[in-house]
Order: sequence, then structure tokens, then C-alpha cells
Amino acid sequence: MSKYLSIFLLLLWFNSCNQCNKSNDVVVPPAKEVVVNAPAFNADSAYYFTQRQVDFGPRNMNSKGHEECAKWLIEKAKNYADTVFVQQFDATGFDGTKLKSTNIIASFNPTAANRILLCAHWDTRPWADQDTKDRDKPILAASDGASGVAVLLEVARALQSQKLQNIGVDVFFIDAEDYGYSSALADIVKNVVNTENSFCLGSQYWSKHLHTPGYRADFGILLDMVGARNAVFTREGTSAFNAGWVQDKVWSNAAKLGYASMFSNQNTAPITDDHYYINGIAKIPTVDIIQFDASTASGFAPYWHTHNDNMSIIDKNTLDAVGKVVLYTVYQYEAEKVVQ
Ligand code: AHN
Ligand code: ZN
Repeated sequence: MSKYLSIFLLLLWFNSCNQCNKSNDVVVPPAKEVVVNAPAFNADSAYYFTQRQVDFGPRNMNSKGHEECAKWLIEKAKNYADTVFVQQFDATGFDGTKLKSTNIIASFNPTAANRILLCAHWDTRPWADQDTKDRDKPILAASDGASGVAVLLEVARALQSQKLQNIGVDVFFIDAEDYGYSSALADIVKNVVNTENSFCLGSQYWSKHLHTPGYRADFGILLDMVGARNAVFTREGTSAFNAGWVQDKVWSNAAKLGYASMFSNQNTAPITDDHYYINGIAKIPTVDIIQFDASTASGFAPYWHTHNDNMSIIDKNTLDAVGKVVLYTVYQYEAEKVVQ
């Protein structure tokens, strides 16, 4: 066989890979058809966990609410998980402020090789820069913060009730996500030092300093703004590009469970959220379940970074759907990894 023919055949073989991710040619094992036996997800409990966080008041960096919420989260994590990692570090905000940060990782079945990473940020925005009044005051962030954490706490409670045998799960409560620069802050913040990569400081830190050396997960799911009434979750671009197969899995599970209208197949613009750094730095294929709103220029819902992000916009049905989709995806993977 000539050198050119063998190169040609090699190229043909590379291009014919039919089980790989379109975006980066990672080989994805074909999913088995399995019977999925997921524990119950209690939406009342998830709603209560949302309320409980909001009751601390704003949980913005260096605030009393932040400190108290950290203690509560660590205690909850220790109640539910097998092992809890608390990663404390100082981050630096775009205005030079030292941000005392705490990433919390609650691990289930910590020795399992096949793992899923479930993430949500727990800190809240120190400003209401998208609002018309009290723009310099921190927001309660019932959806943009509390909702994702609440769903994951309820998932953690379910994981404790029905132990995983074949896979492990790491529930990651990410700090310092929402202390990022926006041009809307121009009249609120004086010192603007460095606006580059100013959101998602906790996930950036973790991606560079994994809580256990060499930590790997097969895939990740990030929850962001998963609590609002009539929320729609589209196929967000950063997720589609880096973790298309995970997005296919999660969105098809949502449809299977009857949530096809909430989990829309519409492709929407890429977002710089925690998953951007988890994909880019830690190289764990991770999707974002994040509310998209077609009626705004930003694509974020009208309550976003305003004082309207409070308990009045929270709907148990949204928390319920997201929680059930996440739990189903976890126990589906558990069933796929049964030792033959
Ligand atoms: C930016 O606003 C650049 N990214 C969205 C990340 C975010 C903020 N998610 C919730 N709050
Ligand atoms: Zn935010």
C-alpha cells in the first residue's frame, strides 16, 4: 500500500468516526438501553431549601449572610454525603477586593472511577445593576443562586436515600461566581482594576486546584437560575460546543420525563458561566441548565440581577422538573455502569 493511500485511509477513518462528539472528536461510548430506578425528588423540600438560603439575606462575598450560609451548606453536605471537601481560598475581585471564598464538594461513593459532577453557585450578586432602584444593594437571588443549590441539596438527600453502587457523584457548591464586572456597574463601582474573567472565580480556582489531585468526572451538569416560573432551558452554546453528547443525554431525558417544552431544543448563544472554565481548564465535559428568555436583549430573564429575584418568582414545578431530570440522568448512568 502506498504511503499516500494509507494516509488517505487514515484520514477517511478519522472522519468516519460515528460515535464521537461533533465538536472535539472525543469518543463517546454508546449509551445502553437501561431500566432507570431513580429515588423520588421532593419539590417541596427543594422549595424549602431555596427559602432557607434566601432567609440568610443576600449571600454576597464577605457578607454575614455569605458566612452563615457557608456554615449551613457544609453542615447539610456533611449530613447527606460520604465525604465533604471544603476548599477555602482568597480570590481577587475586578475592583481589587479580597474575596474570602469557600468551594464545597460533597462526594458520594468517593472511590468509584465513573463519576458525575453536579454544580451550582451559592454566592449571590452584591449589586442590582440591572434594576432601576437600589442598584448598589445586594440581591436576594432566589433563582440566581439559591435555586440551583436547593435542587442539588434535594438531589443529595435522594442520593443518601438510595446509595449508588457503580458510579460516584460530586455535588459542587461553587463560590464567587457572581462578583463579575458588567458595564452596568459603571455608576455603582469606583475602582475597576481588571475586568478579565471576573465572573466564576470559584470555578476558575477549582479548575486549577482540584479538590483531590487528578480528580476526574465523566461529565458534569451545572444548574443556574433553575427556579423561576415558566422557565425555559435552551441548548446553550458553550455546552453544545464542549459537551454536545451530555446535552443530548440530558435534553432527551427531559423529553422522556415529559419536560420537552421546558427543555427546548432551540440553540442559543454561548454563555460564560462556571461550565466555561470547568470545560476549558478542568476539561470535564459539562453542560449548563440555565434559563433563557427570548424577550430580553441579554437572553436572561427580566428578574436577572434585580431585586425581583426573590421568592415571588420561584415555582416548585421548575425546581421539580430540573431535579427529576438530574436524578434520572444520575441513576441512568448508574444502571449503564452495572458490572456484567
Ligand atoms: C455573564 O453575565 C457574563 N455571565 C452569566 C453568568 C451568570 C451570572 N450566571 C448567573 N449570574
Ligand atoms: Zn448572576
